[in-house]
Formats: sequence, C-alpha cells, structure tokens
Amino acid sequence: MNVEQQNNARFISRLTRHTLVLVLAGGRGSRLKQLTDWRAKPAVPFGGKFRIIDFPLSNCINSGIRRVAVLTQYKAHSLIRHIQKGWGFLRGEFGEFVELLPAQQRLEDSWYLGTADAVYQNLDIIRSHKPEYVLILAGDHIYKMDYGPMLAWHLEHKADLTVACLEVPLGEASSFGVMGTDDQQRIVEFVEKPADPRPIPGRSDVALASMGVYIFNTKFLYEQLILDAKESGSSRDFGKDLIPRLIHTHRVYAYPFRDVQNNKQAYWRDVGTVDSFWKANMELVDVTPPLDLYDEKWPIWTYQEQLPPAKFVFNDEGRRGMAVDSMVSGGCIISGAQVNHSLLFSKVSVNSYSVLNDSVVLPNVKIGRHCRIRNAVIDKGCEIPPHTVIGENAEADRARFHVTDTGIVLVTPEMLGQNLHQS
Ligand code: ADQ
Ligand code: ADP
Repeated sequence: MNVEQQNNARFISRLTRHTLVLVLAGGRGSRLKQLTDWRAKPAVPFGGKFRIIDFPLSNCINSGIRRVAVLTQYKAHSLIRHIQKGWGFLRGEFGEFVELLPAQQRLEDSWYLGTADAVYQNLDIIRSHKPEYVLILAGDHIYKMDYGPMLAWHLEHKADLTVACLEVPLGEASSFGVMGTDDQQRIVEFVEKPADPRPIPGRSDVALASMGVYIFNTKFLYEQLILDAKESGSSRDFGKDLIPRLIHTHRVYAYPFRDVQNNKQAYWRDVGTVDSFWKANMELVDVTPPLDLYDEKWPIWTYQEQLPPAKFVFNDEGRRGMAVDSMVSGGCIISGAQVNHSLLFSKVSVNSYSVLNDSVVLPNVKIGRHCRIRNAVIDKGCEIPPHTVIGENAEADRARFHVTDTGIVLVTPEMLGQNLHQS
C-alpha cells in the first residue's frame, strides 16, 4: 500500500466506524409465490447454505461496518432465528452488534407502512447509537459490495443523501426507482417504478436504477423523517415519497456501483421471482459463475449446522450415485441416483434410479426412488414420493404445483399434502 492508499484506507475506516446500518428486512416478496408463504424474502435460502440476508450482512462486516440493525416485520420467525443463531459473534463490549428490530409499534399504533416509516418508528433506538451516517440497505439482494467507497463518495460530494445505482435493461426498469443525473452525478429526476421509464440519455436500451441502498447524514435523516411523518398524503416510503421530494431541495447524489477491478457492471441480483431465484442459483453451478462464493477476500457468513460431508454411494444393486456439474452441500446422500447441473442444499437425499436435472433443492428434502425431476425449485422439507415426475409436462405439473411462464416448477410441502412447513 502506498501512502495515498494508506490515507484513503484510514479515511474510509473512520467513516465506517461512525456508520450505523439499517437492513430493511420486513417485506414479503410476494412474487416468490409459495416460497415466501412461511418466511420473509430475506430468509429465503440461497446458494446451497446461505439465506438471502447473509449477503448484505456479510457486505457490512467485510466493509468494516459492525453496527447493524435488522428491521423485521412480515413472517419474521425464521429470519430472527437465523440471525440469532448465526450473527451473534460480534463483540458487544466493543460496540459491535447485529441487532433485531421487529415491528413493535414504538411510535405509532400501526405496523410499518413504507420503508421510511420502518426507520421512523425506530428513531429513538437509532439515536441511542449516535451514528454520523446511516446506511440503509434492502435485505433481499444478492451482491458483494464494499460500502466504504460509497461513504467516501457521499462525503466528497458533500451530499445530504446518496443513492447507490446501477444500469438495468430498459425493459426491466419499471420494477425500480429510476433516476436521471446531471454531469456531477447529482440526481435531478427520480420516479419510483415508472410505467414508462426514461433511458439514460444517448443510451436508449438502459436506465439508471436505484439499488435501494441509501446513505443519509444522520441529522438530515431525523429531520426529514419527522417532516414526512407530518405529510398527510405520504405513504412513508423512501422511493415513493422522500427521495422524489428531496432531490428538489437538498443535495442528493447517485453513487454508480461498478465492479472496479474488472471495470464492468457489478453483479447484483434481485431474486424476487421464482424464475430469477432459480436462475441466480443455477448460475452458481456454472463453470465460471458471475458470483464467486469461493473468494477468501469476501467471505459470506452464515449460520450453519455441523453436518457430515456429502456422500455418493452405489446402491445394493450396484447402481452408481453421482452428481456432475453440480453443487452438493453437507449432509447430502446421493445413493444410486444421478444429479446433473443442479444445486443441492444441506441434508438432501436422492434415492436410487432417480434423475435430477437443472434443479434447485432446498434443505431437508427427500427424493424417493425412480423420480425424474427437471427445471424445479423444491422447497425445504419436501418428501418427494417414489416415481414422481416433475418438469416434463407443464399441464400435469400445473395441476399440483406452481409453474412459471418459463416452465420452472415450484414444489412446496403443502402442494404435496405435507402440511408441516419448515421455514
Ligand atoms: P422495492 O424493493 O419494490 O423497491 P420495497 O418493497 O419497499 O421496495 O422493499 C425495499 C426493502 O425494504 C426490502 O428489503 C423489503 O424487505 C423491505 N421492506 C419493505 N417494506 C418494509 C417494512 N414495512 N418494514 C421493513 N422492511 C420493509 C426498492 C426501492 C426502489 C429500488 C428497489 C431496488 O423503493 O427505488 O429501485 O428497491 O430493488
Ligand atoms: P435408496 O433408496 O437409494 O437405496 P437408502 O435410503 O436405502 O436409499 O440409502 C442408501 C445408502 O445411503 C445406504 O446404504 C447408506 O450407504 C447411505 N445412507 C443412508 N442413510 C445414511 C446415514 N444416515 N448416514 C450415512 N449413510 C447413509
């Protein structure tokens, strides 16, 4: 490290030390269909052994920010359990914590309305931590991001509020907050989920989308939340109400999130639908995945049970149990079955004569003998009876399971008549 880099690192570490992170983890994520019947979207399992929220939380720790509060609301049980079991390793005596803030009607007689209300209702707790900056994150995206450079950018631009953004295809832009910026990256236009999004000038096929990642100067955040709470027509949401208003009166800047090392668009996935969930998991199985889970410089932390290694066995009739082009987690047993281009979470067993292709299988699933399964997402705890066929006939599948427009089949215990859900 040269002197300039050292000074820069010291500057950033001062900023991260004075930052409090609020992770918004209360939304349902209803487009994930029955995968979020029993759990909040941030608690949905991802990548073989993680849950979605592990990604933003790991980003905080890897960025050197160790004061984190997670705001929960919808079906929070498994999320709370996961965080309590897996994220309690920080040292409280050094002022480090991952703390849970369930919706508890602290200031109002209602559950959180929008995202700004979720923060407003916890203002007293935020105040008690005395941060200089508040970094607000969505708990439901898969990405690796160092928030330090964004904090530095926020300071360099003397911003009141900085919104992280990236380029998205124009056709997908109406699912996001879409912004326009001037040549200093100041946001001059912001529309939440526009029906007819405006492209980046000169680039007709892409728009600049908000990642739902915000840095506020703390005092400014307090003032604005209190003002917003008095607005009668406000839905108390950062994207719908606060940001579109603040760009006209305050210094609101866009921070372009890029993969600096490779000078390209960074990896960022909103796994908000069954299709995108299946695809993002399947991408991990690729020979060179766009998201490197093996990167020792950016570990993804999680809660994990102690499990024996995955096991592949011949059955008693000499049939080989094997997995190719696949990721297989601890505690799995593949016995006399063939697993191709699939991702198996922990404690999955696949029995003899079964064949699994292009599928994502969540933890604790048992697949009986002689099954044929392809293009499926199988939820935690399913017991697939012998001879079940999934993914070969959309009509037949639709009668029992959820089938997406692109033909991915979602199977949950309820759909199999197994009512004991495992969140
Ligand atoms: P959306 O993701 O559609 O858009 P929203 O549903 O409000 O916005 O969810 C944002 C985050 O807040 C999610 O992590 C969700 O779990 C959480 N959340 C939602 N309601 C909550 C509540 N009442 N209490 C606690 N947490 C809650 C947002 C921005 C867009 C931006 C996209 C990027 O509004 O401008 O483009 O994120 O995905
Ligand atoms: P199949 O229907 O494919 O024959 P089984 O349930 O009979 O599946 O399991 C076959 C093999 O899987 C067993 O012979 C054993 O090697 C292994 N196996 C099953 N359960 C366990 C376990 N709890 N620990 C270790 N190995 C196991």
